[in-house]
Amino acid sequence: IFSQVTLAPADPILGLTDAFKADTRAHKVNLGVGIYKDEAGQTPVLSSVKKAEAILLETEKSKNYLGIEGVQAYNQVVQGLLFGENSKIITDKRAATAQAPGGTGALRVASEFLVRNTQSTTIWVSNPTWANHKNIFETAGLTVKEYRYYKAETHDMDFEAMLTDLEQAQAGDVVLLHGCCHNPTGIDLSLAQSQQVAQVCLAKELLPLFDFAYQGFGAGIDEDAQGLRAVAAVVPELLIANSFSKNFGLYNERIGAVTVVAEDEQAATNSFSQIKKNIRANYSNPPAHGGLIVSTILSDATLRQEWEAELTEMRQRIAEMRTLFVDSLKAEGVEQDFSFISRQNGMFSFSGLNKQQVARLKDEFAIYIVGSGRISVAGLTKNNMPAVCKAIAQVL
Ligand code: PLP
Ligand code: TYF
Repeated sequence: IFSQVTLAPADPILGLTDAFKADTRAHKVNLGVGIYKDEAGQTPVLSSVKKAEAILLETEKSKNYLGIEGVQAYNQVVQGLLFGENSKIITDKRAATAQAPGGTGALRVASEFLVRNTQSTTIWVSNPTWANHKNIFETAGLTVKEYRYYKAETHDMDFEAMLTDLEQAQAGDVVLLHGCCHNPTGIDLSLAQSQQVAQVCLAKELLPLFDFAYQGFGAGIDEDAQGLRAVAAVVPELLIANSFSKNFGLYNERIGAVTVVAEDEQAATNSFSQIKKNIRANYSNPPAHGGLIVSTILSDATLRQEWEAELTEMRQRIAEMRTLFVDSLKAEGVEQDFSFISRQNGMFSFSGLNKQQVARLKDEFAIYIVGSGRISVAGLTKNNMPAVCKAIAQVL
């Protein structure tokens, strides 16, 4: 049976990490995968997380199974982060949240819920989008269509084209929106543009699905939720898949959540019951550790403050690297205008480097970036910046 199975292609991003690990050149730099690095090039456990883990080590009394929906206190704090404390969606009980294994797990659960329990089987994603989106949605049984989003010539949003393409969507179709820090472009909808998209969804009866993997990496925790909250204020129904891999640095704990917002409490209860049925058939109930860490931090004022400070530090370091990157390229004699890099949000920058240039950076300079030209700015440091900018100047 297995002798007939063919070899799957390597994942475009994780395959690059494998190639990086195998590279023996000491000066190698990995700007491929979206992982935050500090100034020393490390991805340390946050101090707020270490403290929460110390508390859990002392207080945890049992490793008994969680319910299908995970840690209940966690699901409440997630809603507070998404919608804002005391939001009307929460007090009206229109939202229901289940802990999920990472943003990826949340996207998968949301997709299967749509396929099995609704008429919504077509999803519109931005071109470009995170490489794993198509993979997740198609594996779950959704049909993926693309709306234009990015204009290479201007290194900016093509909002008119986005609206034109969404005009082609049919009632019931799903529209995937990145909550903030669009992966891979780093270009986000403005608040006014989010409000316009909300009106399109309302008028055409489209269902927004928010992928919210970088809350706090753009402008701040509440600032980054602006677009989501603006859409949620207008449309009767939406889905959210959020992740704490990046903003709590909990990558390998696999911690995220899927949230359904329905027209009323009854519809939310019914939809949530189907989401739970789907989780039961997938992995029964989520692993506890990540959910306990996040709920411990967010329900303790001191730990929460410490986490917010650590998140701010990560956000500010990336912003600093963006400015330094633009300045260093100029200092290396690059004439092309790269100032757009400092206008982009989050971990990534869509550099405009082409496939040949990306290949040369890897082969000649041991600098790894994704084939699309996406650079993980979060992997740049004051130490590796000069070498990276010299190499880019060379391949240009
Ligand atoms: N969505 C986007 C846009 C991402 O960039 C990522 C991670 O890089 C995820 C979802 C999922 O992250 P995870 O499953 O690690 O929580
Ligand atoms: O860099 C990116 O876009 C992501 C990172 O389980 C990632 O693909 C890596 C592993 C994972 C989820 C996301």
